[in-house]
Amino acid sequence: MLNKDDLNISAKFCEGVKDKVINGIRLTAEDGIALYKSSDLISIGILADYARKKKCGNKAYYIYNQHINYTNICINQCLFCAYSRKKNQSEAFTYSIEDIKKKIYERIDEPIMELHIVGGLNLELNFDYYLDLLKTVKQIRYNATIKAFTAVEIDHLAQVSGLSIQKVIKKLKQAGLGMMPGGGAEILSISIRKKLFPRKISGKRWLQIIKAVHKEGIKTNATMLYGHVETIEERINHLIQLRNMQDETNGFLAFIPLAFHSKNTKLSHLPATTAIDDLKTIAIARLMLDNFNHIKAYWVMIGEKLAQTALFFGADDLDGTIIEEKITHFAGAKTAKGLTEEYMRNLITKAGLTPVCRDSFYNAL
Ligand code: V47
Ligand code: SF4
Repeated sequence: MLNKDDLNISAKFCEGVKDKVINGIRLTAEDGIALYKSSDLISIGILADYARKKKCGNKAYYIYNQHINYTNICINQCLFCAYSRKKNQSEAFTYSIEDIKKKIYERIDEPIMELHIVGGLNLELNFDYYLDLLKTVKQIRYNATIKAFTAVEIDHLAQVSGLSIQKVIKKLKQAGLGMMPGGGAEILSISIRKKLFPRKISGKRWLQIIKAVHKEGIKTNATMLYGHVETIEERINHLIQLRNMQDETNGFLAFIPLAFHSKNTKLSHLPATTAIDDLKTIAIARLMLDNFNHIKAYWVMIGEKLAQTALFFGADDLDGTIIEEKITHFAGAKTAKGLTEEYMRNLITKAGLTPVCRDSFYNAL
């Protein structure tokens, strides 16, 4: 464990933030904004590394997982999304339950511990399709956790089925849902949601649904889509809303900052995020989210090498092996579509940490 005297940070750095972090005092919105405005990346990193070590010691996690995106047909048409299609477009697809079975059997010899399943809002799929999907996957992969559907899909399913949110969650849980990914949060700002994705559920609704999901005993993650038109203040406000929710429910497992990729989207004029912004965002998330145990550096979005570097900036998890990622690759990601377990372990070991292959709930395997 790093001794607090080893934190070689100037006393003037972001007035008082160092003392607060060392003494476990919660940072304010003003502290978060000051950190973003500081150009002293190394000091931010040292503090975030200190906070990470206090929570996770020498461990850095990864998971052996498989992504399945069951449809790209979506009525929401968010401006930042390169993945979705309208139903009559040539690249539109929807997997049948048989297609999904095939996808799982294609990799049946691999030690997959988590299936990450999300898709668009396709009006042609009824609630039974989702229940069949979960039951089918669970039957084949009974040892793995199904991490499926965002709060956006849960809201859609309540509308399609006419059931309450609670009932939808209960039925999905009975069919095999183990936990939920953190997508759909995007940025919890009324004006940005109106501008960039007016058809998607509001931030308030996203939080309401997440609260209901946590209440039913299902853990979720939380994300933040950054690097488009949002301000630093909106990012910090997003983090504080997540922190408040975590105080109430303790239902979030991990936070994942998602770096915006603009290619093939309606926002293609926007530049990519920079390495500095990616590292700062991970570090500031670690410092602001004092009640989250895990911060993921999602290698698909920021690249394997920067994700490895992020292990010194507050991240303790590199996500998974994946193999077939669609959402970011449709938006121009140049990263691999999957990594081997050996490769992931090597990234962590070379960063001087101990690689831990985990299940969805951060139990070491
Ligand atoms: O909600 C969509 C984002 C999310 C783009 O919980 C984009 O473990 C960047 O939530 N550029 C889906 N991002 C992915 C997601 C996720 C990924 C990995 C792990 C977990 C987890 C969750 O991807 C969407 C949206 O915020 N997204 N388009 C884009 N062009
Ligand atoms: Fe649909 Fe999700 Fe893409 Fe928005 S981000 S258009 S909800 S698939």
